[in-house]
Amino acid sequence: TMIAKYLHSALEREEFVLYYQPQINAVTGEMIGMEALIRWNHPEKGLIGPGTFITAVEEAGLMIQLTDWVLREVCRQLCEWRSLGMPLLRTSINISNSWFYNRNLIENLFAVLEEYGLDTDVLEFEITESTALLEEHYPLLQQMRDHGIIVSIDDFGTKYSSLNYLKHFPVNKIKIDRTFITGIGVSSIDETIIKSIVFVASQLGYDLIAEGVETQEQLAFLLQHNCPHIQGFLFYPPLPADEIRKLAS
Ligand code: G
Ligand code: G
Ligand code: MN
Ligand code: NA
Repeated sequence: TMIAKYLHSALEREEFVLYYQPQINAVTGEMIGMEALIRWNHPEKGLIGPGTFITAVEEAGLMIQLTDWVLREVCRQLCEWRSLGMPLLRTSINISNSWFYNRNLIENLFAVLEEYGLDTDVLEFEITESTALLEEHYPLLQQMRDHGIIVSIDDFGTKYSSLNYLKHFPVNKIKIDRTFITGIGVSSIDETIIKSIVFVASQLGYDLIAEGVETQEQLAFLLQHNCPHIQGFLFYPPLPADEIRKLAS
């Protein structure tokens, strides 16, 4: 199709760019990590968000290629930041389950890390519940975990199988979905769900972060209920790489 052809040439011309959204420990004020979020810098239309092209990437069969590009670009960027004297901050990459069909995934992953002189603990992979993980992916996730890569569940609580995921997949971090955060101060159901997620995460020894935090009231609730790790517009939106550098220096 047309769109597939455009996406393919966009990859070849390196028209994609990554933005980075800081993740903050709201108790100490420290930046603890970032999420890499892709945009398409279209030659005529300008910056296009992933909502309008990620599905097309998937349908065009280009998701492996795109994710490989994101992985390499994140490693390149981290290496560049380090050379500028910035501390290395763990950076998360959104992955879709089609990436797991990349037969050289683990080899490629370690080759790229080695090329840029990075340890495995600088990376995190975010799995969305809607990516419908299959049991056959379990060994790959386990291998990543065994090597110190963080594997998180994105949009936690929004699909059918949240708790089942925790039971069956080797993940070690939960990202509380924005839809619950917007209910703080509005819906006691959302507040109860957040408290339950905090409890489950702490009992299972998982890392936890709240996404989409926009207000002081939301922040106060999260701090009061032991969820100090925050990602959201209250602190920072996704930022271009040079603004991250200014923040960190
Ligand atoms: O940045 P924005 O809020 O527009 O992102 C919308 C969605 O696009 C996010 O929920 C995220 O899951 C997805 N997304 C962003 N960057 C990537 C990426 O590099 N790979 C994949 N597969 N999805 C991404
Ligand atoms: O699905 P995923 O969690 O990967 O989506 C991340 C997206 O959420 C990013 O594209 C980012 O633009 C968006 N986002 C991040 N923080 C906030 C926030 O505080 N409010 C809203 N509405 N969106 C946010
Ligand atoms: Mn995400
Ligand atoms: Na999310």
